[in-house]
Amino acid sequence: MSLIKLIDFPSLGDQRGSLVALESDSSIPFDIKRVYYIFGTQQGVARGFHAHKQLKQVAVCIAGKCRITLDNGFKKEEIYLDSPFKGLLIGDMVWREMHDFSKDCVLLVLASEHYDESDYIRDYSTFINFAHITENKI
Ligand code: T46
Repeated sequence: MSLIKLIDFPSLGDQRGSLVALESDSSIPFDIKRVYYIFGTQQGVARGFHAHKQLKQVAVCIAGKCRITLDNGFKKEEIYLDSPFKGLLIGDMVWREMHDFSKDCVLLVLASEHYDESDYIRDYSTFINFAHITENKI
């Protein structure tokens, strides 16, 4: 199964311009508890480099583009996010990295939980161990 799960958001635009509406438990498959956005990322800078134990998120590039790599400890996939009409669902226990931000990139992220640093796994070998232990328990 692919790690890249894209959600299409309908356009509610008209002759005046564009509009996209995102709602908990419909276009976004969880209750939205937090919203943040990343912008003004310096050229050549990459972000992320962590996984979350529980958190689910949807990331939308509402301007510009960036490349996101996802890794579940067994395989890696990447995608360019470049459309305000497409959200990338990032589940729990997925290592994510964000690269190649365009100058104008605004990455909007909708999150299923409030901010909690203890939910982060920021060390790659710890993540790999966790992912492999979890897989072996199933
Ligand atoms: C993720 C990717 C896509 C807060 O205090 N509250 C928040 O809600 C967030 C998101 C961050 N922070 C603090 C924690 C750090 O001191 O802001 C600082 C920068 O966060 P971080 O280095 O984790 O940023 P990214 O861009 O590497 O990762 C972020 C999210 O943290 C993460 O959950 O999945 O974007």
